[in-house]
Amino acid sequence: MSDYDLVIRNARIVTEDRAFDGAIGIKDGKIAALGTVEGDGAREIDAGGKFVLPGGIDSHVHVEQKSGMGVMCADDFHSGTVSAAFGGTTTIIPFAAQHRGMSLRQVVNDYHACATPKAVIDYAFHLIVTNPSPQALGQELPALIREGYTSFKIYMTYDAMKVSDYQMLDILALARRDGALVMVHAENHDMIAWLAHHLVEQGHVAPKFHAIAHARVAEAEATNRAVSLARLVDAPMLLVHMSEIEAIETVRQARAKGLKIFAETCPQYITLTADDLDKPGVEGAMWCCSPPPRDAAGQEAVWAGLSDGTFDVFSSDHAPYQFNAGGKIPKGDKTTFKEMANGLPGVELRLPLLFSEGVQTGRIDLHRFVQLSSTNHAKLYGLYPRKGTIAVGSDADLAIWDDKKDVTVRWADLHDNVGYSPYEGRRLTGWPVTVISRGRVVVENGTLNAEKGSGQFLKCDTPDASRPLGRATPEMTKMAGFGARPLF
Ligand code: DUC
Ligand code: ZN
Ligand code: ZN
Repeated sequence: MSDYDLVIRNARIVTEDRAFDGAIGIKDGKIAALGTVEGDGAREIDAGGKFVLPGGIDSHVHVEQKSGMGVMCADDFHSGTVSAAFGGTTTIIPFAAQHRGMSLRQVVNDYHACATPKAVIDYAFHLIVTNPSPQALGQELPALIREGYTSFKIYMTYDAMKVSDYQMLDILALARRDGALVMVHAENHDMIAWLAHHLVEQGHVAPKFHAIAHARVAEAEATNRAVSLARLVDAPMLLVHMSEIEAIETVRQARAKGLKIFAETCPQYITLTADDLDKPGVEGAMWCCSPPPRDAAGQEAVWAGLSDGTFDVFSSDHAPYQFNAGGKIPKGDKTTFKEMANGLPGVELRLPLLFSEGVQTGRIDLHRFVQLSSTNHAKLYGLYPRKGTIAVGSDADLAIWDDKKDVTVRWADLHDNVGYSPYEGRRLTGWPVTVISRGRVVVENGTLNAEKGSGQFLKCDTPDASRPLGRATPEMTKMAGFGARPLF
């Protein structure tokens, strides 16, 4: 009888604040020994000196969700979680999305019915709240928070989704009282609607005009307003998918004032620009997301925020739509930018993109990579220390990274159901070659080994907004001008 189910030896173990060479002993899905591991494992893996990092947590993904315009995501809980696992992610937090007229309880039940038989890695749920009725605010939300759904997203734009400032205050006040976290899509609805109307009226319907209608100032204004609303009721808030220079500065200043404002950004804002939407016909729809990719200066502002600690989490905002009439372009080549489905796939490439573009270039170091990709997600959403770290007692969710492996992105090699990748042809260095979820080796040698339905639902604790999140150390901040110290 072996001492452990699995032992990983010869590993360079990196957490948000430690880096050491050693071994990891795993029993019953948990880390049971760390550092020097005496005894043997029923299975032993020699990591060959490669980095072993906490499995990624992607806290912003859309799976089996209908958009506000009624378009179904291309990924279900099987393809979505398989794709996540191949990209080094061992936990996802998708949305259980309320559309107006639905009860939140029914929505949650429906998403569980989708996820339970299909997920191959663990998952929690955020709620999307579009109808903060007295019933939702008075009964459903307080009960759901107690049951482990402790974060909810609200929209300041989209006709079918947006809530008013008054409703935002109601939701924020409830979140403050019950210890939940409100996630905000911050774009000024009327600015976008007005610009879009006039662009279309003048015949400017191509995908590139999406990036013009979703003007930078629309994100800057809404971010400033959202932060002011949070300030009024002293509630914590997370700004999702941030892309814009002034908005990022607003977060920095709010933090300096002591406000509990948290921030997320995504791969598209460090790797793409609005020029990617400027393609013949409707092809640019493949790069259409909201907020849109900006420009080189915007990318540098996002990198500075990732490096200096302004951003807490780096999520994919995986919003997968195929490039056809059932997805991105409902009217085929007659689709105007107003009608295109908004969103990009990214759950599989989130971590390889950040590793290659961030760690390998020295913009961030590996500790910061671990915070942004895993640990801070667990802390923010009430999953820490079960998830998000490598420690005795934590779930054995791990990724073994080969930092020398060169990969040229081909959608055909990915595992989502989208049919294209916005990153096709990009060369990346560094890849999660072996992925372990609760002690199960789910990805190895490019092969999946996980049963449908083997992922488990995770109840989130109420996030403690006063818990110190991993932020850039003073040393990291000093190098905000890039050029991280080598880890070893
Ligand atoms: N917001 C998201 O979070 N994802 C896709 C599109 C959007 O508007
Ligand atoms: Zn959004
Ligand atoms: Zn999203």
